[in-house]
Amino acid sequence: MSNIIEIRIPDIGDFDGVDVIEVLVAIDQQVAKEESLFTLESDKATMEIPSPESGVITELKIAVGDVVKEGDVVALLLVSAEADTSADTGVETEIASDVEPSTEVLKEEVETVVAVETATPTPIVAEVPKPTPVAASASSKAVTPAGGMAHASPAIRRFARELGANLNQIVGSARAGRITRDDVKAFVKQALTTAPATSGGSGMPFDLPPLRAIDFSKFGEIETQSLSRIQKLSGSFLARNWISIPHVTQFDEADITEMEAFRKGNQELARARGTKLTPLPFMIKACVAALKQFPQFNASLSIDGKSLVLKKYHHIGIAVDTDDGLVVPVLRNCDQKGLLELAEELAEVSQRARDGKLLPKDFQGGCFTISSLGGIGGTAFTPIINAPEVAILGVSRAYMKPLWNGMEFRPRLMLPLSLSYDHRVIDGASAARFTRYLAEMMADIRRVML
Ligand code: CAO
Repeated sequence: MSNIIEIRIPDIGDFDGVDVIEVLVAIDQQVAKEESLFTLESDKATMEIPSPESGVITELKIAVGDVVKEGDVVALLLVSAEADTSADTGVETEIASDVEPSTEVLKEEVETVVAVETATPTPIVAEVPKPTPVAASASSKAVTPAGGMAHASPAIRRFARELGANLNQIVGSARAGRITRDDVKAFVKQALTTAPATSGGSGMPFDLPPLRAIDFSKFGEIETQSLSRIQKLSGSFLARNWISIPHVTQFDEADITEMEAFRKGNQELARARGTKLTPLPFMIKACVAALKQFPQFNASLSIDGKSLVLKKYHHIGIAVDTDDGLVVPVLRNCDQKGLLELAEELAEVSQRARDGKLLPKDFQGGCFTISSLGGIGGTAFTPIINAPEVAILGVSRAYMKPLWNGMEFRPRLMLPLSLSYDHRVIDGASAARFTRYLAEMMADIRRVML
């Protein structure tokens, strides 16, 4: 005997309408009584709507982004006498806390599979338990709590607890810095990946003290601006890479006097093809030559940290500055392309990046990244490695410098190079050799063809 009941928004306090920020269940999913179904968020608090009974969700009436109020029907639930006793009915249930938090397990959502009766009895209204309030935010604006209580729903807190992850160390990617299930998974995956390298007592990255929330308005006037979606996403990846990879940066300079003469001499040719030849395609070719010469730079550390995966292809990521933040599209098979072709691709991909039109495949498969600030200025910087790559080249603005040639000082155009590398994979001597080789390639760009 089964019944379909309506799940309604219960009394949620003094709110006229609250945002649905998370749907925690799917149609045909078995849920237990009191299990959280939705997360709602007002400007003051986050709360979860629990299931009034155990059963199977047959219809979802709301989605993320909807606004709901007390009494709204949000889902239909098929309640059966048997649903309460899964062991008797052959319900297969895997529970997250029973499994080891291996990378494999984290790839899959914990699923509950139930054979659902097809009969559709008349809906009746169920009495829904009071919602569970979550962390109330200190301010009504979108501010990520920097310390104290991390911004996450009870389901996410439970999930993080089961996996042993400290929420205070996870950067939330959802609105107002809220931590999602995927944020927890990414954090735990990273911790598992870096565990071999960080073992030895430090307990990294789980035992860092959390930052404290500070009310800056106590000290003077402030304005709070939400980070863009790209900033939030790239911010958490940059923080992860910075904290989990032992970075060292090697500095050098390339004499690009001849290369620049050659570039300028071919600018007309580029213009005739409707493009512009900047120093970047030359750097890409020089990097490909150096990656071929030093294969451990064209590699990734295996997930267990015990071996190096060497790549036989040469896809180069290029950091592109957009209004919404930094993105790194990848130019493929740069070893097989000429300077003008690379210049055309670079112009096309950076335009798409600035128009927000990059596709997921544009970001995939990179071997090595170049971050060029040469068009802007600066003398050196320490770029953050774009994991799972093991090195990144930062390029600053070329400048004229008097160079001693054994007899006299000559004016030479020098290009500052800043190579950050993963010291687990690359030692300092190799990095110095790689950067020197790169500089030599650029000093006489014809050598890349040798
Ligand atoms: N030294 C001197 N001049 C340089 C130079 C260098 N190292 N690199 C480029 N230039 C010149 C170019 O020749 C061009 O000159 P003209 O205007 O006279 O033609 C000018 O600077 C502007 O170049 P550009 O930026 O349009 O083109 P690019 O090929 O050098 O770079 C791109 C393309 C997409 C990488 C760049 O526009 C960009 O977004 N850079 C920022 C990357 C970034 O933010 N990195 C930081 C990551 S860490 O937060």
